[in-house]
Amino acid sequence: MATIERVEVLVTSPGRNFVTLRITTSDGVTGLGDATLNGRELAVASYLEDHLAPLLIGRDPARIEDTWQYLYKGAYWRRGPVTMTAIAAVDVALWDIKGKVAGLPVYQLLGGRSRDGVLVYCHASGTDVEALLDDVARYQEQGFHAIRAQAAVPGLSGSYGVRKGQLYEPAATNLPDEQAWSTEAYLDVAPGYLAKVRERFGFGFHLLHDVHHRLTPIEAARFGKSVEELRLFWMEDPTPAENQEAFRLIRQHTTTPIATGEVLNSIWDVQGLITEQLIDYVRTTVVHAGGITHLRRIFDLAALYGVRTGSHGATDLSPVTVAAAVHVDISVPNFGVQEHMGHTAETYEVFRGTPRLANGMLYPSDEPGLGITYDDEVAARFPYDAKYLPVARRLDGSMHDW
Ligand code: CS2
Ligand code: MG
Repeated sequence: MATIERVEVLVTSPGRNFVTLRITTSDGVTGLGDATLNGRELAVASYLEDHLAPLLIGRDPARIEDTWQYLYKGAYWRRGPVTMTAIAAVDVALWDIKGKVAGLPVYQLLGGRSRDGVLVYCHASGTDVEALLDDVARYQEQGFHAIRAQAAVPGLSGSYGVRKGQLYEPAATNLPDEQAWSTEAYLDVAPGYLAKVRERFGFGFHLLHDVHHRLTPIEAARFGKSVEELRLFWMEDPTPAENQEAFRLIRQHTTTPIATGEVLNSIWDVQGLITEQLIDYVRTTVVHAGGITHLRRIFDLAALYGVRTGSHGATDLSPVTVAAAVHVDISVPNFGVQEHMGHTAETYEVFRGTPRLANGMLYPSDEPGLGITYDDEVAARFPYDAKYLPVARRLDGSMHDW
């Protein structure tokens, strides 16, 4: 029987920071897992290096479920983004190994394809409405069928979701950038610019919007009601996801579909939202919600209640997560949509073999395992570069949700 012989925590920063776990077995088979937690990367790197790696050496790599239970129950202190991201990295690396040993792509181990391709949504944004409309047009020309739209809020510094360079990268400063927020100013413009998108491009594509945790429950209800005739695919994170009662109130006022979950990391965090059908899409991810093993449990629970998947897939989730997510997305029966923002050219030099993107769909690799490789030599060219996510302060200076 092969055993786990080597556990490496690899940190690199090809345009942004990524933490990757590489497990090597006594048969020389390697597996990769993403362990990136934007703005808190080294906490997960240490959790893996100092606390989990010693427990993995000598274990049977084939025992994925037992390892998951061992690391989850064995910590005593449960859940949370750091713990569940570390466990996720181990889990995904072991699925990668299992696929390589079986000579099968991971999706074949998960029940095979339920669809030919994975519908993705991209991020259109603009510093004003015209710039947003131009960006939507650009993505439609590239063949995307689902597009998220975000525009700057006049008068506020650093609106959420407005790209500055080629890719939207919020963790861009050595200390948190303090951005001003005004709910009134946002509610004055957001429904309007979303309406302009529908006016210009019609209803022949999925239009999404990320509120990004910013509203109170009744404000979110008002926002949802105000955009009902725009038929959004979803309004995302209308309120901070940890207050699950909020979604009950929002539900009473609007039929605009709701997506949440990217900051949540276990089935217990989304259990009520799903079983009481307070949301329509669950956005938990392979990298932050305990890996493939746990994410499948969440998605299977969601399937029982007509809740579909809509996993987070921003630039701060590495190509290892993109690959693992597509293996899950292609196989689950209740797939909804997969977020995909892409990565820098340097990132694709470090991580090779990412899923193919064509006509607004992602297609998994048919290589055994995840189909991703990690180039140590290229990675060494990009040392860790600590960066923080912004914070938001209301106009009176008090803290708000960013
Ligand atoms: C956003 C993310 O993509 C999304 O839906 O919520 O851009 C999020 O702000 C970042 O992943 C935070 O690191
Ligand atoms: Mg989001």
